Amino acid sequence: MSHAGALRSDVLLGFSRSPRRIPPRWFHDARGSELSERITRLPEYYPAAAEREILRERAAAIASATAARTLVEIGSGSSEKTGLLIDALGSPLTYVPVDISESALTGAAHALLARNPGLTVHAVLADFQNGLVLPAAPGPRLICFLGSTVGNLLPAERAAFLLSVRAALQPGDALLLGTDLVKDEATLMAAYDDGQGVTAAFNKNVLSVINRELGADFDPADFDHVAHWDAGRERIELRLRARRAVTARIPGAGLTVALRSGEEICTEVSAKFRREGLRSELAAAWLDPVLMWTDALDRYAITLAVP
Ligand code: AVJ
Repeated sequence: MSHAGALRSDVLLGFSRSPRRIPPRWFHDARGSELSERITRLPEYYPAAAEREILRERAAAIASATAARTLVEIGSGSSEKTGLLIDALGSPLTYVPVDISESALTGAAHALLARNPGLTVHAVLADFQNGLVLPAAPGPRLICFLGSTVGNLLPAERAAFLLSVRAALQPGDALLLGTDLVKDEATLMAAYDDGQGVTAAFNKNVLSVINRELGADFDPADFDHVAHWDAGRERIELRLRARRAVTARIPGAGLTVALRSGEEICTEVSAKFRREGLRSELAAAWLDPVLMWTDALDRYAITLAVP
């Protein structure tokens, strides 16, 4: 399905159910990718710092445990932290970034090639949720899924995704999974409702994407950014709350939506994990978590799992 076709069906499905929702993959146009980069540099957004800390300390251990000759990075974004793994793995190395943002892919590939002239880069423009089809590349292969992006999948999507990763792994290959951990509510909320309003701009950007791609007439100023901690499901939910009654036309989806004042659109869930839960989710996908590291403050985990 084309990009616009996929957005149209997501909008049709997501806006005709209650509560309304739009899947987070539409955050990632060029501006959305730039805003998510800025989020990773916010003082409140600890997951990025915690993940970087673990990678800095454990890159050598990851390299020797895997001896990977190919590094696949799913949802690669700007591939900033990947440099640590690339350096530790040494050469020869094939790097396979997989992302739905073309601007993020080309930017990352160029930056990494400039720093590592010996690197072979095979970029894949794809949505990892449509199944994982990887180019032929030398083994052992290490598939990285960092940034706690796995937490943006709903539980059933997560299970399907882990099974598709498992299916792509051959003996000797491994998965490196970054996951944010359950912690106190104040720390979590601050990370998703930062003082500079970068996360709010990121959240509202999805409306601009719908406006541009489907000719809709949402005014982002009609919405408030809301971060909500669902303590039962242990996940943060990002929502856009209508500040007044809003009627928006979405011609590209053949739809007019009427939102009540205060009505919310769910734009993203970000699950937080516990070690036991992680282990059992991996085991359910026939993956064996052989090593798990956390940062000094126990905020974030990186798990190495093998088939
Ligand atoms: C990097 C996509 C996992 O859920 O923490 C950050 C996205 N959304 N702030 C996350 C995000 C709002 C982020 N991921």
